[in-house]
Amino acid sequence: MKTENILLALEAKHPGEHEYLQAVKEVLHSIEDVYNQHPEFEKAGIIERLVEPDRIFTFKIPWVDDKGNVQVNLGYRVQFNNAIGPYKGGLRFHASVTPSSLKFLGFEQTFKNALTTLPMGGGKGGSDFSIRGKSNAEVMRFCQAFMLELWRHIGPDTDVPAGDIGVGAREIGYLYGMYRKLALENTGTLTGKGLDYGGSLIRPEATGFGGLYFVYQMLKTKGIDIKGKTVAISGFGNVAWGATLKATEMGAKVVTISGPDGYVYDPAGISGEKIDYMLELRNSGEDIVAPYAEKYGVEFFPGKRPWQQKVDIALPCAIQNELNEEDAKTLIDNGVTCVAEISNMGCTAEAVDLFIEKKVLFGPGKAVNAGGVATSGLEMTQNAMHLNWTEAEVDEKLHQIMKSIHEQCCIYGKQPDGYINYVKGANVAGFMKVARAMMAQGVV
Ligand code: 2IT
Repeated sequence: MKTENILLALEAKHPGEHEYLQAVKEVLHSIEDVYNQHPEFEKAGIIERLVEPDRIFTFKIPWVDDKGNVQVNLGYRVQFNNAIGPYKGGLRFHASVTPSSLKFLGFEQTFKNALTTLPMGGGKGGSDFSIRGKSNAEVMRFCQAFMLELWRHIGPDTDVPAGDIGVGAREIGYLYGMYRKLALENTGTLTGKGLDYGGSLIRPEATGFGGLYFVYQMLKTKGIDIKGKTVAISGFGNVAWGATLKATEMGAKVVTISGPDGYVYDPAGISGEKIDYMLELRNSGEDIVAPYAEKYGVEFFPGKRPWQQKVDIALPCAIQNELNEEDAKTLIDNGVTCVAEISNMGCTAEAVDLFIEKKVLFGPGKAVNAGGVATSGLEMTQNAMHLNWTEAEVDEKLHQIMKSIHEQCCIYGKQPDGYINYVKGANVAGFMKVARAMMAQGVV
């Protein structure tokens, strides 16, 4: 078995890079059949070339904290694959950032971006810097020091970073300010920018909104209405916020959000000003959700994950591998209808296998959360055209893109019994586009 051999060689070459190997393994298993039907792919070494990033920049980021102490962090940009367009993908500032985690994210991004129908290659970057407990001035100095290295490697048609965990509107502003100064140009090389300097309407909401548009399509294949359904959401950052907003607007009831400290259960539903309060919580920089429980008099479960609640829909919106096999069992025992990853690789491989085995509607991150990067692509288009689209125009395009991603998943993922294996569908559709582009462009 060719793909199995490639995987073994990769494990030997990159021992201990668990997240990266997990992401590669899932894709290779999904594409095995189509790969065997295309001997020209094997001859051209498509998989061997696709699983390794084009290049990784690693740099040191020295900066001075408010007490005058020198701090040193590590920064990275993984330029994974630009066969179908400029490298595109977020920057993550989080203590868990390692080359392995960024390689997994860059690999996933390559397929995700291919699914969006827009011409974007895959990239990812970030730092082990954590914004937790940092002052605004410290965040600014860190962002400037980070960009002092990164700016050389990016550009509007080369590599276009955006936000991810720990990198929101504030950080993008500081990063972009320094980029603009160093590059002596203002062409919108970062996305997720503020509306006053080239940002796009709907970009902050896009990952969550797109996720719910995808969930809507998934439920539709079963004739299920989202109205009145209960939803468990993890996380409380930008992605969880957008997902809560749209789920509530669609008539569903979001009953949980979570943080590193535990989760809150709000049986009345998180709606109205409670959704606005999520932004306040995030901006406090403390990275805890317990204050929500105090403020609204609901139950807080310290150190626990929301998957223990009985819900119809589960939406991981925090970080990779945040839902494991045991959580999957609990959700299935409690009769869950649909699980969709809005975080990247939110579920462990064992959890994914179980959902598919039990024929639960399961949507993988690279399809479900692609609305974020797709709207970044729309921001790039607006910047290149030197104009701004209205909220309705951007939202309509986002809708169409999510519908198209869902269709692609159905084409490649529908099983003889009618069950849609979205993991296989997304992986094969994304792979075929990148593989065809690589084939056409020769061995480079
Ligand atoms: O994981 C992702 O798709 C993102 N963090 C968004 C990337 C982007 O370029 O908007």
